[in-house]
Amino acid sequence: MASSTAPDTAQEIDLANLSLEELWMPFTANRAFKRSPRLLTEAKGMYYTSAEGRRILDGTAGLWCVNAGHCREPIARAIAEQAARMDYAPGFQMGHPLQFELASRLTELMPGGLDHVFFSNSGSEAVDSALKIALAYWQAKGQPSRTRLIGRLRGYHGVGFGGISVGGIESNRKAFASQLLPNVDHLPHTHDGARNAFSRGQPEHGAELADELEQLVQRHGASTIAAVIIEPVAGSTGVLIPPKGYLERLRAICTKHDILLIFDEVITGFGRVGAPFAAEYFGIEPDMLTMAKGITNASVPMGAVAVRREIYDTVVNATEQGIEFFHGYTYSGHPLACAAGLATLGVYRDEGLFERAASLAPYWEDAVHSLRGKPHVVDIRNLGLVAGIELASRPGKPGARAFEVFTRCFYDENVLIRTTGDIIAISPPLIVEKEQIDEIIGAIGKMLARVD
Ligand code: PXG
Repeated sequence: MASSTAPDTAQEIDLANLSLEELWMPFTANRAFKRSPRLLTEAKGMYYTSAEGRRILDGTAGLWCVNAGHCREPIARAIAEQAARMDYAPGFQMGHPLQFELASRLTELMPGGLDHVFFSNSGSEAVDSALKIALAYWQAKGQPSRTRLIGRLRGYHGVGFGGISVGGIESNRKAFASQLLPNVDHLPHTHDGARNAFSRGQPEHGAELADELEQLVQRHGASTIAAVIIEPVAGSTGVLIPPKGYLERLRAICTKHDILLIFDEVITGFGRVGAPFAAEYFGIEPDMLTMAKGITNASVPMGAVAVRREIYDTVVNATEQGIEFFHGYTYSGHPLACAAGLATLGVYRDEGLFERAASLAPYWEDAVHSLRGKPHVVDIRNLGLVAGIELASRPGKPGARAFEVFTRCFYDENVLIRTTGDIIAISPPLIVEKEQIDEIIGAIGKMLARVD
């Protein structure tokens, strides 16, 4: 039990005596971290402050989520004001204006036809909600045999049982393999280093990989397939950009067979690719779109699913009276998240950050591709303000080389990057300046030369 002198605020915590043991950290090598912790204590704009007082340039927008930069005043103010005005309101059979306002503001940013929004608190919950909506839709539409869900290898859709089932990351699945969702298939991933290495933007080769969906339709029958879910650009598994023509083909096959196409835009949404959403960037209209992260600039957890009116109408009108969809979270549309979301959309709009990402993209592309020819680099991929730099692995030690670049960038260069396996992923806040892009790339280049 906490003693009466225990600290209640960040300012009161005595870092020298902070106990690290009790916390079980997510997706972290707990033992190694606790032996040599990397703690961040403050953030502003493009920079974190580390516990030792170093200023760290944020090359990853936190975890691909702080798109407008850290601790933006309008967002912080909106959260504080809302916390004082109304902290919480029940979301089941009750409502509050902010959530309706945010839903309509979001639909203005959505690609055509996505005009209804369901709120969750994270990307994982957004994905599980979308998969449930797909099943509910087909039931309501009188085609209950459409239950099969199709994901893609190297896809990341969060960590719910639904998300890891449609996801295609072996390490996230294997401990739970005995209890994953049944009737799930995976398309092949689109990464083709042999044909597409060092492509700038969309690679040339691989549109035909979408035809695998036709094979699955042949095998199972379209009348058994509910939905296909993909990230338009795969983020977590190393920034895999869709080949030219691939998304168009996937959309055409889904349309032909009446299969719902879900774009998971948790990373690609809110300006990351130089447009409000990747759907708009690529000119493809999905039937549902999941989002999170940049929706509140990561200031308060929130996720959402946007769906076509026909999906909403079908589910809602199928029930004569009473609750139509038995799903929702205590914190769906939480007032603080909605206040943060509205303020965040205001910052994106007022500062033209999506356009800014688009206009910086050519500079970013040249900068990241300047690393071609540096030691260990086997591929570089980019789009908008995101890039993946793939390194050759050390024999028998996958991930070790990139992780060393990450720790050295943090300690020696005061730059935060992110790695997945031996791929360095960078995705700065959209407020990044050209000099800061140079600094991030310079740090990576220097450390690549230093690691063996
Ligand atoms: N879908 C996609 C496409 C994601 O990238 C999620 C769902 C799950 O969101 P939540 O909010 O439940 O974590 C994600 C999350 C990384 C990294 O560095 C990526 C994510 C989260 C944390 C780290 O690769 N993506």
